[in-house]
Amino acid sequence: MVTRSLSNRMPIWLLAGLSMGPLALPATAGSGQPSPKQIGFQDAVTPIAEQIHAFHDYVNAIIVAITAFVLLLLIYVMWRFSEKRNPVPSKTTHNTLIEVVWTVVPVLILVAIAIPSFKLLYAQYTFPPPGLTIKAVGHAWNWTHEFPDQGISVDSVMLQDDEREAAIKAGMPPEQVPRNLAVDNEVLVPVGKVVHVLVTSTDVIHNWTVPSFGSKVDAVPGRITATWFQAKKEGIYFGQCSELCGKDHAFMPISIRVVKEQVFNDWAAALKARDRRKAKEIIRKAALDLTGQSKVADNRPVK
Ligand SMILES: [Cu+2]
Repeated sequence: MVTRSLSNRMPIWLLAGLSMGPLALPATAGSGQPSPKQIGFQDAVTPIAEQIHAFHDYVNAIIVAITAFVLLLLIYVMWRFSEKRNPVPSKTTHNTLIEVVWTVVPVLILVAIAIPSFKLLYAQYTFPPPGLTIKAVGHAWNWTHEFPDQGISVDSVMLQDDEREAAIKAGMPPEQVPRNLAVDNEVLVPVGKVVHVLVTSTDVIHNWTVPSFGSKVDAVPGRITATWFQAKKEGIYFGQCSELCGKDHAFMPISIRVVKEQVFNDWAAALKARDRRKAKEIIRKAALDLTGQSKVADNRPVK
């Protein structure tokens, strides 16, 4: 299990921690999937996801500081200007200095939030040259991932409980086939490669989301939207349709396995040759390799 370290942001978090109490405890985040009692994000494995987390922590610290300041001010005012201490209230209606301060300071705070926010937005929409392009097509209620350059296409349908048990019996590590997230055909991508994901839909609006990649984009019928990611760590990363699309909205997960380039090439070649059995075997071997690298894999038992 990977615990997101907050110690490198200590000065801000010290302040946040003092005011927020238990809420500011370091989150025990899941790697590629949610974990029990998790309160933070899932682990970031792409530069964009890392920036999103940093921006979230930064804005959170500002929110905590403002809330603490207002709270302290209120407590002070209640004490200092109570009827007992201040029997004759002042009739002041204007104070130029304080009015300038309470206008300028919020503007500065908003600017301090806007600058990193625009930087992040710019990074999300500046696509580096692709190493791989995937077309993700949402359907009610599953996803198809087409690899135009490799000439292959993968339909992924969520595993039912009995299928999940069968997958575990066939050798898949249980933590890599989480309930309501695991699919029958995983999508493989090479580690470290920039992957462009072109997203569309055949029926209603879905949304292609993988939290660990910091990717979230609507799948709109008749249109192509796009996102990109560059996974820096091998592993299996799950996402879900994140647009309320209908009755099985909750049951159309996305499962992306990040593997070495050679493994990806072998898998794509097997699919191209229509050798589904070999492709499955490559995935099973990648899954076991991942479990072997306990630093990379998330070995939580999944119930
Ligand atoms: Cu959907």
